[in-house]
Amino acid sequence: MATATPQHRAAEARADGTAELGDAAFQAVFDAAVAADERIEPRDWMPDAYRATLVRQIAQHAHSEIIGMQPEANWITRAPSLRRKAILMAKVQDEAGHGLYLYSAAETLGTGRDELLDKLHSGRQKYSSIFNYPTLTWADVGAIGWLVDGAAITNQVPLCRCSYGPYARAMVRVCKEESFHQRQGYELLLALSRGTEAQHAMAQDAVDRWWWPSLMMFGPPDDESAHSAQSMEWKIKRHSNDELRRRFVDICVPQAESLGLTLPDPELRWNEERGQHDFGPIDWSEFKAVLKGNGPCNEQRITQRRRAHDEGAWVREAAAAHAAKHSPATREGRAV
Ligand code: FAQ
Repeated sequence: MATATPQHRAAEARADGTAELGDAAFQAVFDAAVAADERIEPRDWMPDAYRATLVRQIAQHAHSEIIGMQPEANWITRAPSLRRKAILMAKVQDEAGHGLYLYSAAETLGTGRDELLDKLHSGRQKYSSIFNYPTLTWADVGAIGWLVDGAAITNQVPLCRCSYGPYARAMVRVCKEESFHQRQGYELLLALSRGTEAQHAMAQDAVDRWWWPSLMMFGPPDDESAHSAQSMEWKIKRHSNDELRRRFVDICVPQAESLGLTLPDPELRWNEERGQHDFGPIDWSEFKAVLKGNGPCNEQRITQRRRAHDEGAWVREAAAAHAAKHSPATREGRAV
């Protein structure tokens, strides 16, 4: 049997009149739970702003997973072998699954999937900047796996310790799958890098194009990050955007060396004093332009997403009709 959290016990005490608890008391129980690293669960009291921040972040995350299917799916029909095709299909399918866990996590906060998809389709909610770049060659599939999934893991492993239970638990499985995705990207790039001169050049070109946008995935620099301070206080985020970005650079440098590829940053070097790599300036004007809708593929991605949603209407209707037909109420009616 699940143990009731302190939050839940407080809510029950108020409901059955054994305690006169106002919102200040609930806030105190919530604060104590966060301070003690306990999980906040769907039935627990939570501040409205905490709920709104979670819905914003989880929705953006879910949207990223399903929009993120597009750049790679672009290569399924052109994968160079059956093995590569099977791997890529499985990966793209995994991303759809991640979207589903995340929309379900948002549902536990009282926000339905229809509402969130509507916000995505009407441009009222964001998805990750990274998916507004084109996949021009087969090597881009490798670069996405290595760099984009690699950045996603760096950001998401700490989210397994997020204070909101359903989001944290969804992240555990997502991270395991992302880890497979990252390795398949690395392995693909390694094969190209060790291949012909043309294949090596293709791999290098892909890394040149995906490196900087991957660093932008971590969000704006800390001094411009609107939500970081509060999200870290609530233990939704465990590390700042810049901290995770630096960690990612440190992870990638030796991996690029093993791959025999160069990261496109002449200022990248080990800083003995800090025990981390220094790297060159990020072009934040590009990031801002992509967020405003002016990236190379924003228009294409959202148009394709809206079309897929419209074309899938019959599937949703059929699934709802099937569920209604097999619901206990319908079965009982039939029995009578
Ligand atoms: N793109 O105050 P902050 C993946 C927005 S999943 C677009 O720093 P926060 C798997 C931010 O929303 C990739 N917008 O925000 C995969 C906010 O706007 P708002 C997605 C961005 O929330 C692989 C504003 O800027 N992962 O790749 C971006 O504290 C391969 C101010 O920023 C997640 O979503 C951006 N890069 O920190 C799938 C992880 N960065 O809402 C397919 C969960 C910031 O005020 C294929 N999310 N913004 O209008 C997070 O960890 C955080 O939300 C951050 C941003 C770190 C992304």
